[in-house]
Parts: sequence; C-alpha cells; structure tokens
Amino acid sequence: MKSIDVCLSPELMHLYDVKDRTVVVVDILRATSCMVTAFAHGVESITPFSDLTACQSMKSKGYITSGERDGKKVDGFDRGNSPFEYMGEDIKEKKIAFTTTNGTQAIEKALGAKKIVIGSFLNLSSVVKYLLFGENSVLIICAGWKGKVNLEDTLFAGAIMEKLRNHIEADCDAPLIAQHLYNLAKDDMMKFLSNSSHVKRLNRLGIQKDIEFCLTPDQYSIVPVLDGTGKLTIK
Ligand code: 3SL
Repeated sequence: MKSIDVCLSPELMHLYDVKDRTVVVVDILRATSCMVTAFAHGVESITPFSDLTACQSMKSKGYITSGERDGKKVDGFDRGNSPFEYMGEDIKEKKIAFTTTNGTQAIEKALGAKKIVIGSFLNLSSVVKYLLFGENSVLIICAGWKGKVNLEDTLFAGAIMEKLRNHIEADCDAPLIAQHLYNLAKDDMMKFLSNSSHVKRLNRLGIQKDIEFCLTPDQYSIVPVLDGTGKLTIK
C-alpha cells in the first residue's frame, strides 16, 4: 500500500526523503489557491521563484510578474496574491513569474521529489484523484508562515488524508493530527479558522473575500505539475 506523510512546516523538510514521492505543496492562504485559479483561467505556465529580484527580472522576458511579501503586493510587480487578480481574460495563455512569502519557498524545498503538484481546496478532488491513481507514496508540504505551522494548510492535508484513508497508510502522526483537525473543522472552516494567525493577518488587510474563496472546495478540476524546467503547467 502507498503511504502518506505530512510536513507541517518547510523547516522540517530535512526529515523527509522525497525522491520517490509525489509532493503536494499547499499554501491555502493564498499562493497555491492563486496558482490554481490562474490555471483555471487559462494561464500557460507559472514559474515559481523564492527570490524577488530573480522573479522581477522575468518581466523583460515577457512574463507577468506576481510578487507578494507579508500579504501585500510588492511595488514594481504586475500583480499580488489575491485569486481575484487571476480571473481575467488578460491572463489567458500568458506566462507568470510568481514569488510569495511562503508558498513559492515551499515549492523550492520540494525540489528533488519524483513529482511536485500544487494543491488547494479549490482543486481538492482533482488532487485526491491524482494521488489515488498515481503510483507514488505522498508527502504534503504545508507552506505555513515563515517556518511556523498554520491551521489552514494543516486542514488541507487532513482533507486529503480523510479522503484517501481507505487507500493509503499514514507514515507517522502528522497525517493523523491533520485528519482529526479537518474532521473537527470541515462543517464550518471559516469559523474554525477565525482565530488563526493568518486569517487575522489577512483580515487586517481587508481581504475577507479572498479567505472565503480560498476555503471553497472543488471550484476547479485541474492539477498543476512542476516540469523538469522549473515551471508549473497543467498539460
Ligand atoms: O506566504 C505566501 O506564500 C502567501 O500566500 C501569503 S499571503 O496570503 O499573500 O499573505
């Protein structure tokens, strides 16, 4: 039977060997939710960057540049990190260079995995199917916040665990913790997360509607996958 593990913070990645695993990177609020939304609206590719300058330099190569730090759009970038910025006709068939505080850093930590895919509640069932029919064991990397654990990414890991529970074995207790939390939260995730650190942070920025949207399951049926050249596509 395949197995599943959950890395609750990118700082714990040294504990995991990913070379034979499919890694799901998740940053519910909001990086991976934005990426999934962008692909659902016709973006050709997204190249993730951990570094702001490297990301911004892609502008001269014809990329849309997306830059977020501490929840805010970075000056000089074309877009920030709200899913509602990735729903227009103007992003169709475009290439995006993307950098965020935690999400794109977590993707970098996953390099070396057999496969790297992007997860969010918006494409939850598609990710579940992808993992179910794939041959590899799984690691979910929760992007967290600057090395610290967060609730919303853990809930997503729990949702995956809950849906795959009859098909996959937990490697350690992190998937079980996530699953328990998800089962407590699933009927009203907004309420469950109301005291969470990043929801409070985003509420201070006045982006309540982003939070509600990012917690809505199954809006899109796609799974972005990182290719050998470092870009995400949905081929
Ligand atoms: O950390 C990240 O990658 C972002 O998703 C954070 S924020 O939601 O834009 O604040």
